[in-house]
Amino acid sequence: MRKFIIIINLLIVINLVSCSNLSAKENGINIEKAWARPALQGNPSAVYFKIENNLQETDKLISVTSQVAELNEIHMSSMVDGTMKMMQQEYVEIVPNQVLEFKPMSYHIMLIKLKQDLSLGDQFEISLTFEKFGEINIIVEVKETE
Ligand SMILES: [Cu+2]
Repeated sequence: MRKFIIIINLLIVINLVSCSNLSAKENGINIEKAWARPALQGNPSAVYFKIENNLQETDKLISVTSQVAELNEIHMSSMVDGTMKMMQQEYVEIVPNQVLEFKPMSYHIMLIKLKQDLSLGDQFEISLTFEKFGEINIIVEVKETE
């Protein structure tokens, strides 16, 4: 019986260790303050957030998926000859210790052809894939501004 208890204790310790590994992984790339503009089904919307790279190396955001839109693209807005243009980005690079802000008139995730309405207060999940860090699922809140 005593042996049995020791084994159980050991299992708990092993679990604790693997949990702390998990949180160490979360400290690698952090996504904060994710929000999206409200929009109706069939229309586009955009997702914004802050990416913090606490890895020792440069990483790249390479793809995005979600259940709420038919297409999810990484975009950059910029002024070209006095007009605002959006360019699709193959990836976005984040150097170590950098906080990169996805925000209006800059980097954003373009949700194209929404499959559902996004109303104020709604929350939905998107999945971001980084070349080195892998996949991160985040909750996005629908609101007018950050
Ligand atoms: Cu866009």
